[in-house]
Amino acid sequence: MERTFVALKPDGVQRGLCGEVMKRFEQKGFRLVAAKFLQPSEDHMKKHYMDLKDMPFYAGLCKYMSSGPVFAMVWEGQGIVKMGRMMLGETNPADSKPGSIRGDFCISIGRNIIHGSDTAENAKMEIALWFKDEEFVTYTPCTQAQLYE
Ligand code: IDP
Ligand code: MG
Repeated sequence: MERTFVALKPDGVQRGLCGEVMKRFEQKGFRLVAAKFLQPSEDHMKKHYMDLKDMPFYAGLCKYMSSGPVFAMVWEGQGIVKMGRMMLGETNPADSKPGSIRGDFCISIGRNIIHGSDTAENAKMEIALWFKDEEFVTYTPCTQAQLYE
């Protein structure tokens, strides 16, 4: 089973979209394994977006991400990293198809409401940055046999 890190950014939380995003991951059949609501520090966001440190928007992005509430989650399921990114849409909401989260709920690239890991390797790093081992809940979902062959 694969895991991915998904987080509603401050704009997504303020716009009341946590439930909508959770609904979409739940109804797809993915399983929530960890979640927390927090205001991350700028330092934490600088680590999270380290690969973008040379981009002109890096400082503003990290400042913005630490300016308000973030709803951080870890979801699990077969092929979830790739599918999660498809569910999110493109980085620029203007290129995101209707039906995707960014395609349905936002307009500008700097306010694209949600983060999702782009590779399985980055997902592992991001999950380790945001969650401790004891913050994961282990359980057998009753839908398992209906979702997987
Ligand atoms: P992703 O979130 O789709 O993985 P990345 O390229 O990793 O996209 O960029 C991280 C975040 O940085 C984006 O979600 C967006 O909030 C912000 N960002 C990316 N490109 C721009 C830009 O050109 N201007 C402003 N913000 C940007
Ligand atoms: Mg990215």
